[in-house]
Amino acid sequence: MTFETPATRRVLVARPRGYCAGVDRAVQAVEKALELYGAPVYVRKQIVHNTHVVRTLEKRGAIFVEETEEVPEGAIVVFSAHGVSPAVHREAAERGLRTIDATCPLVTKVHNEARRFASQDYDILLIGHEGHEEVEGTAGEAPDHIRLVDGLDAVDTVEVKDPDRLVWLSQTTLSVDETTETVTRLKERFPNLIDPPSDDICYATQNRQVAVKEIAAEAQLVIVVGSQNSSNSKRLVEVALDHGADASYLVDDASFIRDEWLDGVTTVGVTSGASVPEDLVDGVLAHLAERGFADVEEVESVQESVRFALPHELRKDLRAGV
Ligand code: 0CG
Ligand code: SF4
Repeated sequence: MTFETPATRRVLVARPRGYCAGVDRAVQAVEKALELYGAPVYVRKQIVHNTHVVRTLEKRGAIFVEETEEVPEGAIVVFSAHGVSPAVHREAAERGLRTIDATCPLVTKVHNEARRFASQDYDILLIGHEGHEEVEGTAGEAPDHIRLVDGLDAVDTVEVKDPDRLVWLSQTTLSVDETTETVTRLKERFPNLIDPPSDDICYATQNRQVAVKEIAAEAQLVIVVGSQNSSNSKRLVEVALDHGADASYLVDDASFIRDEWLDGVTTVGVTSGASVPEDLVDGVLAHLAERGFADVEEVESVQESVRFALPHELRKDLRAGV
């Protein structure tokens, strides 16, 4: 392997990166539930799409299940940050489960928009990835009104009831640029398509994309820390490649980094998805430092200060000192 001279090797770390307010709240919800009620606490689906977060919570006594039917009657179940459909709430109620809803408030906002437009008899073009939990939850709010648009190819084939009563909504964790392109194409086909009242792609997704663009312009390689099923993390790799990086990889942690990726590279960019704990980024920086990339500069593109209160079910019990 050929490394450049040490003086020329540097790392640019994007900021903002890592935990968003919705992930922080969801992870804390499971931690607080374990403290308050004791193990086990059941969690429907991965609380956030990160292998390390899930493993850490499992060690503390969380049990992750795919569906509420796997949860014993009367037990506590936390719903993940990605949200659930009304049908899941109903199933949980029927089984007498005690639920803690850790759906991110910004996902709930999209659910509310879906319900409102459906009640006004709009058809809703939901831009998002088929099979993603958030899309399943949002679509479940108004299954008869929502049509999924998964990528540009779907623009030409999606069918609607009335092209003059049509709105688009989206998953919160998409590529901003790709979504803009999809909407432009949709409007060519449906000129009366209306926009959502506010952005559905959330602040954290947008900011992490702005930040990675800045470092990708100067880095040959961009390492994105995140899990393979994390939509917002995967988008960061695509955005980095579109904005100047010669190569970009998504890694769960430093152990996935291959030495040959660093061949001939002088500037490495590092960022992480919204579901990624900072210690994993620290691990990547330590790994790079061992290979001569010790000069680390943080590049701040946007300041973030968003915080969300814990789910109300927990706040009530925390106040009561249960
Ligand atoms: O980016 P997605 O929606 O796949 O989720 P992840 O858990 O990685 O991060 C944000 C949330 C919730
Ligand atoms: Fe909420 Fe956005 Fe974070 Fe998803 S990525 S949990 S929508 S803040």
